Amino acid sequence: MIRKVLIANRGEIALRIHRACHEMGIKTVAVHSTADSDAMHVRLADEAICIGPPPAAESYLNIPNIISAAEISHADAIHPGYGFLSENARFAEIVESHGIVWIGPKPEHIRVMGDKIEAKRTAAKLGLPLVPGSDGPVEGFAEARDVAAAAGYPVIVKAASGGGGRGMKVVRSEDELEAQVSQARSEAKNAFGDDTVYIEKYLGDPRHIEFQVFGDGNGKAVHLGERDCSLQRRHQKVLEEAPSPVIAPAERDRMGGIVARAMADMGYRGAGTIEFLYENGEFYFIEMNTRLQVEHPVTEYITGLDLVREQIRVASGEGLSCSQEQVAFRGHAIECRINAEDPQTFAPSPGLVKNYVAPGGMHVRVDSGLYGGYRVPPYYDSMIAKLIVYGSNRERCIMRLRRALEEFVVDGLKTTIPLHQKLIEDPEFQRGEYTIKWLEEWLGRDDK
Ligand code: MV4
Repeated sequence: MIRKVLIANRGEIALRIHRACHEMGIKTVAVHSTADSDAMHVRLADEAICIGPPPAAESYLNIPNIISAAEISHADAIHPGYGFLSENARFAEIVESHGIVWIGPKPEHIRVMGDKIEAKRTAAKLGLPLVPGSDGPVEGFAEARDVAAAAGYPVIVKAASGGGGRGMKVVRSEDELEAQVSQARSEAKNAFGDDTVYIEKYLGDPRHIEFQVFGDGNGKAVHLGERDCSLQRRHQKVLEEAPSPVIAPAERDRMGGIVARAMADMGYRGAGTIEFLYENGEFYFIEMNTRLQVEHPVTEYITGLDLVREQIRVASGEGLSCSQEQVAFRGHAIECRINAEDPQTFAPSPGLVKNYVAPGGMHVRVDSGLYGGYRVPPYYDSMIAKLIVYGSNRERCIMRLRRALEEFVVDGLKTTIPLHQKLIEDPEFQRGEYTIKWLEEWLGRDDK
């Protein structure tokens, strides 16, 4: 039985995990850097332990200090949140080897999915559709040329240890290929210490659609539908929604069935996200994330499930709270990521929050550790709040989102609230007509 959970994270997700724990009667331990002593979740947690100075490498990534904090506080389990150590297979093993419950996937599955080539091999074996390309690493130039010719130009060169868009190169024709492969290799070596690369056919204008999955670790798994995360700037998601405006119920059931079967077959445990590119009515697997994601609340709204609660249930061996037949999708949800940034230049804007008023009312949720008088530290990610809104359909959801954004007051800092207010008035956004390239093009418009 899990009686006390150590939360190995910070910010809104640490608060989100704390709330789920307290609703389940579970005590919490916050671990924090010296920069986060005044954080909301640190105040609310049953215990708080300082694990180091502001740089994440010395605090939120400091494995010995986190394990020591768990031992000192007699925590039964560790929840890693997202980012930081959440997809570190070695950390998951260390946690388990100390007799502490890891609230996350099996370490072997974290490791496999962390290697993008192994992830694709695994996905192919499990029957997921892939982007055409190399079956594994591309070794020499002759091989690269053959693979690219077979896939057809343009192609994209990706780092096996990459993800999140780092170290990718688009190649338009064979005469650029050798230079771009070497470039991708050296960037990958620099960023990840691994120069393994692979090649895929480049999809010109897809949407980014991801399926939420959950496994019990014993051969049962469900899918919780998809999220459309196409609205991104420099590989940072800006606004996410569920369901996708372009996926019909029959398509959701078909693709969801395939991903749930795949997770059941691999014996996957806990929360996962299967990322696809979607173009001309076809899904192409690109990556799998073995963690809870930032945008999980939109799925919570349309399914009525608490995903952190499900994670804790699965980790404690209780299994999933529902079968696939019991999962129903209802209405529409949108999440706006609110960053402490200049809404025009995106320059970070940390500092003291003066007046703070979060929106409320029916079907409006704000996940944030902000309060008036709080100082946003400059050392971490600039996301300071998530506004998640639900409506019976997409149009009503947007109307409610407009109202909620109007109410939101964060004085003292620049935030991306005005950007969201503009974005949701765009007719193309309102029609759901956007792809992964759309937002950056829209940001460049003079008449937006
Ligand atoms: C691609 C692609 C086009 N074709 N793969 C970017 C992040 C990484 N997870 C995969 N990415 C892409 N892979 C093929 N074969 C275009 C992207 C991509 C992208 C994907 C999702 C959301 C936003 C994106 C922005 C630029 C490029």
